[in-house]
Amino acid sequence: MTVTDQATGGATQPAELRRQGRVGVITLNAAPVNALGARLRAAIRARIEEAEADPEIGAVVLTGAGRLFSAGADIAEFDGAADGPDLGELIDRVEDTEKPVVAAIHGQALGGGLELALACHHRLATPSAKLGLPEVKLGLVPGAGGTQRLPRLVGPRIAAEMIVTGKTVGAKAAQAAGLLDAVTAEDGLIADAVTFAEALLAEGKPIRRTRERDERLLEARDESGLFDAVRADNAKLFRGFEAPQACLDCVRAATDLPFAEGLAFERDTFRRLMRGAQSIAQRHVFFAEREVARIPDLPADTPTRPIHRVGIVGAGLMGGGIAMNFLNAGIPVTIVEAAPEALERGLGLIRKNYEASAKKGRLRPEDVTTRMALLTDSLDFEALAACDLVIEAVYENRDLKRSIFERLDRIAKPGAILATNTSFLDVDAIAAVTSRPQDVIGLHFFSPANVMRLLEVVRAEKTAPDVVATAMRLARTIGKIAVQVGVCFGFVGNRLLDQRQREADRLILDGALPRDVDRVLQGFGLPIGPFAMMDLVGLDLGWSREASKGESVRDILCERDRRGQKTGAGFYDYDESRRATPSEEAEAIIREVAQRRGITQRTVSDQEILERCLYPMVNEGAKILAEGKAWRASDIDVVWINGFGWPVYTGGPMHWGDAVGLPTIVESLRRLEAEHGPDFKPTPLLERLAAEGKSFSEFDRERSAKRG
Ligand code: T1G
Repeated sequence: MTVTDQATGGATQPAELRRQGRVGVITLNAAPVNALGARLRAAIRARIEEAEADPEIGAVVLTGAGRLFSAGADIAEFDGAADGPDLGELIDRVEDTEKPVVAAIHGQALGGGLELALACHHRLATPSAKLGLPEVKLGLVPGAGGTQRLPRLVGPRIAAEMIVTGKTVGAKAAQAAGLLDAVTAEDGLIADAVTFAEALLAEGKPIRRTRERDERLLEARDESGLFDAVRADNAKLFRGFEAPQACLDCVRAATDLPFAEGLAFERDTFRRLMRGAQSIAQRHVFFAEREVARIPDLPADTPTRPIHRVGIVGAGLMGGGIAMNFLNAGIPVTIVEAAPEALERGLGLIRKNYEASAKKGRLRPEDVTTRMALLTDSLDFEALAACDLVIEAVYENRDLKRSIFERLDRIAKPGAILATNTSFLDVDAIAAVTSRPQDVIGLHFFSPANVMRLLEVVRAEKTAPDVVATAMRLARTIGKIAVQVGVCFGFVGNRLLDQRQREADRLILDGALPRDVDRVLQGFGLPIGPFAMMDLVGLDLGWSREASKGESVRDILCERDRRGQKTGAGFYDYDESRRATPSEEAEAIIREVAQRRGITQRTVSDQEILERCLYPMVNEGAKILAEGKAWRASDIDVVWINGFGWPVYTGGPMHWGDAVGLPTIVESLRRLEAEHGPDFKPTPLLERLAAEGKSFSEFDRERSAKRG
């Protein structure tokens, strides 16, 4: 019978206290990640008080059940009224106990979980443990003393770097920095922690509280420029985000102010950010990126097919990148090509990518060897016969893809999944040429396929449920975030992109310069503007001189061999290091085309550029929802954040639309429709939500509730 049992009559508590000799072991037990929600906070406080009151207990070990110590505060609580003890006060309470408290960490100690451990008087961890304060990724600062205690243990420089980047550190590095007292045996955490606590009792030394340890702060007081250096080292993390600077300000407060004042500064900063639009958006994305895995009409226990070997048809840029995803996950790949030189080129590119990573220290040389050893290449389609999944990754030609699927249908083993990497073609039509449409699915990777996190899983009409489930599980295995989409031209990501590109092309004819459009959209937070992106990808993708009519700006640029960065000129001119400068020639071509079309050019405001490029994307998202081609508005957010770099601090196009206000968007679309035509016509669903004063997030919640 544990102490807790006696206290609660055996009811399962989210924190239990068991005595081992003179050491009381408190175990957090709130599945799945020991998130410090109200119930767990109250239980920890109760167990600490019981341990303090128990004369048999001289010291305490605090640890987590399950796979980790604690994932921190319960993020879901931030949007509602939090009850139960305040986390910061609970953590201060732990630090104030008169009996030594030793944190015993395995798995992860993150956010408030690490803050709880920082307030313990000692910390031990297993070799595989990871520790971090990732609040900045939620648009927050650590709000329970982390910015004040961590610098006192590891010094302000390491603390600032950890808190600004949100990166975790391993146990060994944590110990070296002063964050841990010891690293235990992987399977001896509790025993080692109890022994450590007993030794503390035997030594009888006074308790050392983190908040009283100022030596590391004093060392850094004369390290001028420390914070500017951390900011300079992580400059891109600051662009557009509020939280990184706030993190730096809090750590600086730890070096400049007494503990209590620094803690107050941190708490005020945390509360301000928590209520701010950026953190609300980033918390939305945190849950949205987990919600995408839930396919409403697919039970979570839907069986999946084992994938022991993957076949790739096509060793081009996409095929090679796709292959690397599986090789990285230790899954053998057979890659086939029609021509020897194409195969050689593809294999060379894969090896070159791995060697480049090894040169940067991201891969060990032996990893390159291991991964390349998993790769089999062949000019013979028959080599695919043993594969459990075959992914076609040839160029976007419908007839070619259909002929490949006819061959795969004859060659692939029964039960093999046949996937196409098409960006927009009709997967139903591709499935229809096979005798096994139930085994056919779309796996739309984004270039570079070995880098971009997004995978659109295109579910065709006859795709079997277990094939969808297998694709969603496999995506996680290869580190992708999979969004299930329906068959339509461009699926989800490219449908929204087409809306933006159409308007960008029109805006430059109306009088905006390419650099204006790019500046406005990059200023909004997108990583690259539409015209810089076209130059990067190549203006001649899908273009041919034979078919060119020489009428559009793109036609003329390509005809003049201004095909983008690869030719040193496109919408911009590029120097040898590919630095872009505005091009008088490109701007003259634009003026010439506008004149030919009878368009009187004018000054175009930044606001008009923003509304005409982004509002149609929100409108298209509503169309996609109404057509049932995406399960949730938040799925569309996940697509554009992970596939196109939509700024996470605005939550994605649909969350951003909610923040702008759907009535505002509908009103602007109606005005734009009157001025520029039916492409701006608001979708009925968008009009309905606006009229009812509802948001896309309410739309998602209502649909989720209806599905049960
Ligand atoms: N709060 C609430 N739910 C959480 C959670 C959290 N902190 N962490 C995870 N979950 C849920 C998640 O939504 C999912 O739910 C399930 O747990 C499994 O998560 C005051 C303010 C720990 C590395 O940012 O990084 O402390 O979908 O799918 O891939 O200063 O979860 O199953 O219903 O991600 O194995 C700071 C966030 C909080 C860590 C495990 N902490 N979590 O990854 O599982 S703010 C974080 C993670 C804070 C204080 C501040 C990961 C993980 P469902 P999962 P995983």
